[in-house]
Amino acid sequence: MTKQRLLFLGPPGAGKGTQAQQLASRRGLLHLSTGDLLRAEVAAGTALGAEAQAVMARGELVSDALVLAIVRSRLEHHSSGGWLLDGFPRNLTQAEALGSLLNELGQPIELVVLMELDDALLMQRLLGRGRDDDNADVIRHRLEVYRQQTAPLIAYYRERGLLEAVDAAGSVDDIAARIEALLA
Ligand code: B4P
Repeated sequence: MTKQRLLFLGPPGAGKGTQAQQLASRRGLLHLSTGDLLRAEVAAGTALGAEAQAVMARGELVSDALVLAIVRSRLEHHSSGGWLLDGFPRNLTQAEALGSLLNELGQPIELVVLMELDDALLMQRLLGRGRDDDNADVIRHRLEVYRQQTAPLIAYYRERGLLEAVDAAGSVDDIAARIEALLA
C-alpha cells in the first residue's frame, strides 16, 4: 500500500514546501506546513502571530509550545486520510512530542523524506524567493539553526528505520519523481 503519513525534512530552501504542496494535492493528503501556518497567523494579526513574527524575522525557531499547539489541533481534527508534515518537527523536543501525539492518535509516521542540497544552492534559491526572512544574514543564521537543532533528527529517524534521502538538486519535476519512487 502507498505510504500516506509522511514527513519532509531538510534545510531551509531545499524545496520542502514546493514538493509538499504538489504531492499533497496529487495524493489528496492534508498538507501541514508550520511555516505557512505561522505566516497566516502573522498576516491575520493574531496574538500568536505577533509572538511569531519577530522570531521568524531573525531566522530562529518559534517556541515549541506554540508550534505544538498548532499541529496538535490540526491533526486531532483530521480523523481519516493521510497527511504530510512540512517543516515540522524542527528539533528533538518537537520530534518527541510528535511521536507521543501520533501514538495517542494511532497514526504512526510511514516515511521521512530528507531533501539534501548544498549551501550555495540553498542560498541562491532563498535569495531568489525574497520573502521577508530571505536576506543573506538571516539565511546564514537559519542554516546554522538547521545544523544545530534540526539536523540531529536525521539520525533520530534513521535509527527508527523511517528515513530516505533524496537529492534536491534539479528541476521540480525531477525531484517530484524521485520522491514518488519512494512512496510505492
Ligand atoms: P519554512 O516556512 O518551513 O520555510 P523554509 O524551510 O525556509 O523553506 P522550504 O524548504 O519549504 O523551501 P521552498 O519550497 O519554499 O520556515 C520559515 C520559518 O518559520 C523558520 O525559519 C522558523 O522561524 C519558522 N518555523 C517553521 N516551522 C517551525 C517549527 N516547526 N518550529 C519552529 N519554528 C518554525 O523553496 C525555496 C525556494 O526555492 C522557493 O522560491 C522555490 O520556488 C524555490 N525552489 C523550490 N524547488 C526548486 C527547484 N527544484 N529548483 C529551483 N528552485 C526551486
